[in-house]
Amino acid sequence: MSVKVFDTQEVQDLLKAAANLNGNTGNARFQQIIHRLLGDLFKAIDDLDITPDEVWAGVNYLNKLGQDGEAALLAAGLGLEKYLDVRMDAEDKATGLDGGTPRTIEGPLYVAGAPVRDGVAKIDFDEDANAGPLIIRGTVKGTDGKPIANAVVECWHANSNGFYSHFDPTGAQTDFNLRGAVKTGADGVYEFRTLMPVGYGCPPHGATQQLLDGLGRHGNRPAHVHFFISSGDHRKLTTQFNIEGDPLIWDDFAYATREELIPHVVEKTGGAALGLKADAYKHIEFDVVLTPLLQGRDNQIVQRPRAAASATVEA
Ligand code: MBD
Ligand code: FE
Repeated sequence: MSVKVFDTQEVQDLLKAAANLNGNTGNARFQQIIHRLLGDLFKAIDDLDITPDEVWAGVNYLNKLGQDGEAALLAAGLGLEKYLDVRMDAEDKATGLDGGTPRTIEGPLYVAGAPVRDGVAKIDFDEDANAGPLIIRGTVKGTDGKPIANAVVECWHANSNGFYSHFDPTGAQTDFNLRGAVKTGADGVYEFRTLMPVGYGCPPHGATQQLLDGLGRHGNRPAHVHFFISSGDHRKLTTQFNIEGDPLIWDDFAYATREELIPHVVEKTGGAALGLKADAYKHIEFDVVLTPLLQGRDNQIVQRPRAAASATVEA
């Protein structure tokens, strides 16, 4: 039986009361958003005849999601984080800003506080028998093609198990393993000496994978490396590249892949002389183009809760 009650005065009054819409206290913006979101939920319950059992399954799911600490992971998996990028891309287009390296999602696994090195950083602090050496190198430039000095390039990625330090369920990694920050010199060049990552998979018993299972979706990402690139005179860029050849490149559960963010992986030798763990190593050249501030402002800074640690490793 399908009844329709959403448009009744009783329900519309209930919505307004619940959000304290037009109330004398509370935050007006917050009231507006809650009123809209709650209204959309009520309407969906009416339209799809969502049963009480289904509603309580959903409410209880939120408890599990919070217990597992996976709300931000689910946001990536449901395409919500990608959607924010789509909106920022459209905003850039509308303001005539183009020519920069494309953004892609930050994801939930950044840790602030990596020590900043000049020009080059070796960031594989922990042994990883199954990972071969990787050098990531590039030039940070402006849209005018000129190198940017004093840019800070931060990078973070997974180990050969697909786990990130600080979030590794095995507890195997030290604080800033496979996380680093490099400040460019006059040539704009940065370099990370690290190990080849493997793709991430959602915790198999977590709330995110549980939801994905219900949708018949996997919770895996191709191997990738995250970046923040900041410079005082340019907008901060949040991006990633994927490791060329990974079979999941166009099947990423978090929808972060972009054509321009799949640099070639080049096989090289001479790693021994560079202090790498093997003579044969992989090299990825990844130049980054930053876009200018907009009327002196960076409109793509995103505030969100982030993990932090303090560096205990000094070179
Ligand atoms: C990741 O490594 C990641 O980058 C995202 C977006 C989600 C989960 C794990
Ligand atoms: Fe990641």
